[in-house]
Amino acid sequence: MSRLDFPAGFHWGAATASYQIEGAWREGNKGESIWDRFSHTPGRVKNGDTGDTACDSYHRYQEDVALLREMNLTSYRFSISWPRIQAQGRGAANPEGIDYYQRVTDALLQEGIRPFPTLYHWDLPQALEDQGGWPNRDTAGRFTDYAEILIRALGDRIADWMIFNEPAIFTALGYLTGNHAPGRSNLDDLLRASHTVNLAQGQAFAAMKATKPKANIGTALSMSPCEPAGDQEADQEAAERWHGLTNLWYLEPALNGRYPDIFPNGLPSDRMGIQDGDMESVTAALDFIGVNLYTRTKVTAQTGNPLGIDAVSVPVESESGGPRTDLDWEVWPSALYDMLMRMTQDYDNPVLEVTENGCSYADAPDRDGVIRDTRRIDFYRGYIEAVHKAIQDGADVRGYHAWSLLDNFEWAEGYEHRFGLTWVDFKTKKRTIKDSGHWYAQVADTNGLST
Ligand code: IFM
Repeated sequence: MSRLDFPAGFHWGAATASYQIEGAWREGNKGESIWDRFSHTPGRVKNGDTGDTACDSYHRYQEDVALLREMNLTSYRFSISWPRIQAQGRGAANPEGIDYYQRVTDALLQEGIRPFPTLYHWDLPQALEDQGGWPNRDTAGRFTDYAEILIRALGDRIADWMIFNEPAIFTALGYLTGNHAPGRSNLDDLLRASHTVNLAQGQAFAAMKATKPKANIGTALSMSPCEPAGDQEADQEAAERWHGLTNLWYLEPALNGRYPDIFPNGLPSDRMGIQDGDMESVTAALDFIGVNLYTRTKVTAQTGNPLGIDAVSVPVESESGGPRTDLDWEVWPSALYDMLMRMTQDYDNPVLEVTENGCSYADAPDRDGVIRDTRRIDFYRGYIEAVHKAIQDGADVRGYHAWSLLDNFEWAEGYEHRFGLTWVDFKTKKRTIKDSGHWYAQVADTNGLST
């Protein structure tokens, strides 16, 4: 047996998001979000599930902090619900919303756990969607006001922040495929939304830094290394274009003031609504890059992509691939190593945080009440080993966050898919730490693992 030790001070954490865990959708003067509206629309979410009560963390956040403590974790990545802070997405801050997140933060600090919030994990105030949502450029200004409210109200006790969670996902699924809120399917909406989100990221970053220059601010991006499906040069080029589209679309504008060069016929700037001066406004010298990673992606050259980039992702052949989780995502730990190293090489050794990594397995309590989710332990072992290898090879990774602390509302999949280190009985809201949670507690306690 050998030991894999992590650097002193490495953060072991877990992640959640407001709509997925809080419930209390109409309490504390909270406004309606696009996910409230979407999940209340018949046919949108499996089994008609909603986040109305979810894990009830709005009332049970102290239990959740106790779980984090029991797992020896030192970082909690949660998100702030915009409509709890501004019911209509504009105007003065709602004191009850601020008070709730102050209480959550103080409970974490009391246990020596780093509060690590994301400003936006997909629950846009419905009132802003009614005015055009992310495709409306004005939403960038509203978001910047919201970011400023938060850093003024919580910046005395929170040092580390993420602006967005997975902008490539919420824009594509919300505005192009339509299977996430707000459920629109229009390529122009997606193009405009993506630019507004980049503007919002740049402007919010600037406003937050103007208020708290020492705040540590990054963003959490969905990432997956793009591998050519075949050995043709065209497939390699297609894989690079897909990488630009899916991994870099919200990073290149921030760090280098440009969109990835992936369009054979040039950037569709007019359709994106790019105006003079915008490419300065989108820049943000992010203090760290948050990497949310679950699997790898295979890409081949093919026309027919709606964006005209002549690339499509193809499923991994099951004979040559890894095992599958319940969501049919391939388990491929070296994907995490590859992406951490790619960021290290391409962005001059930036500070990295693994902001999400995890798996859906339905393993339920046995008769004795124990949840023997050994496949989840195997999953985490593989990916955590990959992080260790990346650190050994020079990547500056400061923390790792399991998705998720709790089983929770898995968006359009409802409650069918369970990602938690903790089992949640959705009827009683009772929490039970799974075997994987106990295993992870040991990793955190010893700052490493035996192989
Ligand atoms: O549950 C989601 C989370 O909200 C964003 N990243 C992926 C997770 C699993 O699908």
